[in-house]
Amino acid sequence: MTSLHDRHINPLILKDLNGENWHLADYVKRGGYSALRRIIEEGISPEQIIADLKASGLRGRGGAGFPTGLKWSFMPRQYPGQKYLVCNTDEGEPGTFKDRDIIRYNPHALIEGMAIGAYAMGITVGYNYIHGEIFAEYLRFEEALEEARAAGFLGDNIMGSSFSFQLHAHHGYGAYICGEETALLESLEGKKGQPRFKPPFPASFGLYGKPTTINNTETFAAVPFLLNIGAENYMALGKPNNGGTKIFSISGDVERPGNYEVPLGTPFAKLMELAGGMRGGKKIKAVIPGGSSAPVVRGEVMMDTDLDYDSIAKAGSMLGSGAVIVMDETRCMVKSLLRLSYFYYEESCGQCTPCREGTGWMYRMVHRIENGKGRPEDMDLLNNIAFNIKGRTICALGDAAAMPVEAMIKNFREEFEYHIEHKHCLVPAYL
Ligand code: L3W
Ligand code: SF4
Repeated sequence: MTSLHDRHINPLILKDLNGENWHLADYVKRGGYSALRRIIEEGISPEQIIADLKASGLRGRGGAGFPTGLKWSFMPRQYPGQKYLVCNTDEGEPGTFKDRDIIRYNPHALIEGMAIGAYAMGITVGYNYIHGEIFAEYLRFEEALEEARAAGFLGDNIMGSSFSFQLHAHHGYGAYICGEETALLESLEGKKGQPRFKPPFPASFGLYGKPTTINNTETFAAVPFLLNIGAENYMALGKPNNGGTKIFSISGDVERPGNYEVPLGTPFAKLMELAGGMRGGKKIKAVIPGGSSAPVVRGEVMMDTDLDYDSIAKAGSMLGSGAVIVMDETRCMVKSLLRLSYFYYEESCGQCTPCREGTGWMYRMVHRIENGKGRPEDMDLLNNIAFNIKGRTICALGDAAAMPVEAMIKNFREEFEYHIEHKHCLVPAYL
């Protein structure tokens, strides 16, 4: 059996998992479904659950870091029609691979978290939208749903109470844009996955136009653990405004890429140590700390930074979804940006002109610089296009495409200038 639990510090969601003990019986042995049971048997009020979430400092783990308790409090308690709960497992950004591990190794944590959410917000129907490229995990989740229904943790009159919650899995098609919450809702409704204007937010106009709460997989999965250890203890694991643990998906030039659950505020240098350090003992050059839309940070700056929302923001980037991409001294920043620019160009849904046209322009300009056809004025032009995309689009994909361009030029300008002047790469490995 693979041991997966030696890579974490104070883990909650990924604790004691070995790759095979994902079944309901294993989860119950680890204390699973006890938070839901306590809530139902003791009749803990929805208001108390939401107050606990607020006190715990849990923030959305999908990228934006929005306070979860606050989001749950937006759901109108008295509403005459259907309300929905939706989980976003449409993990598709380069560098991200944590949510697939949650539904692969601990699917019942997500199911219990969603059931608690449904209880706290008075919702009877939920969906988990799963990224199209992870089919085995989708099947695993379906199996886990069957187990939970058979054991009475989902369905009508859960544990003999008056609380009922029907939860379904939905397998997407693999478009990155469907991870944007409103595009996800459109797709779930059977339409083309294109973002809607916000506001109105899903909290008031969501699935089928009804009040809907959407959270990321890791956010829901954290809820039962948080309630079991208590909101104050959860908060104390991390630091103020950055409560709890976070799963970091570390990839790139490290010895042991993978998912590591550590308290927020853990030094990045410690995460590097858990990941076995730089592969082949090479020097760290750059880090993208929060998924490909987060601005790149120079390696030496990142080595002095803690892994929490505020510290990473001070270092000029975002914690985002916690997908940490590490690049060593042999990596060409122009080539890296070329790959990222192509991703956003390819994944733009095409609804708004700045994003549809701008992502293509940025990709083609980086392509010509990489291929020795760049012009000195291209640097300013690239920055200008990025600037004119940001804040002028319907959804965050426009900003996500622009920010890596600006950050690469800001932090590694000399590499771009060298490419333009010498028509080849500054990095010896690429000569
Ligand atoms: C009601 C209000 N609800 C905000 C809700 C809103 C949403 C949440 C956060 O972008 C980021 C993006 C990517 N009344 C509300 C309200 N809400 N104000 O709060 O909203 P927002 O707009 O700040 O963010 P977003 O549109 O959800 C998400 C970044 O995440 N990202 C992407 C990661 C990609 C993955 C993946 O592939 N798995 O995670 C990484 O950094 O750039 O900035 O629910 O409705 N007044
Ligand atoms: Fe579509 Fe891009 Fe506009 Fe988002 S910003 S709605 S992905 S065109």
